[in-house]
Amino acid sequence: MPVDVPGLVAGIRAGNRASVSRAITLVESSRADHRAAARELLTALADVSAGSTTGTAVRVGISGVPGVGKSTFIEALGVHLTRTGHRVGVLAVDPSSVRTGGSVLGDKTRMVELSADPNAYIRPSPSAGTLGGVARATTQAMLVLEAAGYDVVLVETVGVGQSEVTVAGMVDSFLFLTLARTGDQLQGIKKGVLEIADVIAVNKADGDRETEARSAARELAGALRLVYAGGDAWVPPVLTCSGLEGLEVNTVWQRVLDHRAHLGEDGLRSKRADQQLEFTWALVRDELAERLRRSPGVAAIRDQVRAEVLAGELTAPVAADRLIAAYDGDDAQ
Ligand SMILES: Nc1nc2c(ncn2[C@@H]2O[C@H](COP(=O)(O)OP(=O)(O)O)[C@@H](O)[C@H]2O)c(=O)[nH]1
Ligand SMILES: [Mg+2]
Repeated sequence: MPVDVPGLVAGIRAGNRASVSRAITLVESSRADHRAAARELLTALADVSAGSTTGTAVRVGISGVPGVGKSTFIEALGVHLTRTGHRVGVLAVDPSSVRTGGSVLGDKTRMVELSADPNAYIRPSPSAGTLGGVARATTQAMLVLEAAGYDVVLVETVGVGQSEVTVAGMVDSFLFLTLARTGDQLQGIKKGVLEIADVIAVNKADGDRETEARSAARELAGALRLVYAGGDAWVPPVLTCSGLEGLEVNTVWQRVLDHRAHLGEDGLRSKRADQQLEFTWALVRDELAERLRRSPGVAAIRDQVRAEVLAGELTAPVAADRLIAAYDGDDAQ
């Protein structure tokens, strides 16, 4: 059955949840006809977000190792935001679900109140495809949510592999949650993360852990000041919070908004423009990878090339040339 794109657009603009769900399922689909319909849908929705920056949703990535408390934090933050009149969308990017097919993020069991909240929409990570594919789906899902009137979009991702960098490339601000582990604050945080984190919070600062969390935050803040010394760049503030107890969650959020304000209207516009350009190329790479997978020429020689490479009869560069030639040969047919 063909997708009723105008009907979907109308439903999304009206803020209809079922339409939002159907649209996100559509942008997650890898079927060729669905992808065409998704493009049509996004073009129709585009004028909502086109040209405006601060007029669209606040987009924030939230990362940290599994168990750091991301979902719990999002529950506390989300409920606070909907109580103060916001509409909150939560998306997840989880590379482990790409591998295992199981989605562990966007975990509704940790977001009991938020998942029942009419002003919140929670979507777990798509459970199939490459990280690039999941990122494409997430970026588009974000546009669907914005068109449906969600003014805050939170993207949860695990601090594993490329997922953080990918998510940082599609949000305005990036919040990194960590835990107090005295002595190895900086080791506990991968180097790359410091380059993309805009706000850092030592989570689970409650009960017995509170003192330890505070000293960990102080230590980390001191280290960051050294890293950033001399420049006028934004220095990521380091705070403590407890998602579980709801302590300082609002303070953390305020600092995220401060970071966004620091970017300013022009900064945000150019950041988003750069992200669009990067996204354009990501779409191209994604599409080319997909064509490679579907190529009849490649399919015809794949097994043989594989066998020859494994047997040591073919070197990798020669094998690659042969596959590329087979792919290029598709057009000639
Ligand atoms: N003490 C304490 N425990 C927390 C806090 N936040 C989460 N937890 C617990 O840590 C575990 C993992 O939380 P979850 O939100 O699923 O972490 P995620 O994997 O980062 O999404 C759960 O057992 C939570 O109850 C917190 O602020 N304080
Ligand atoms: Mg989680």
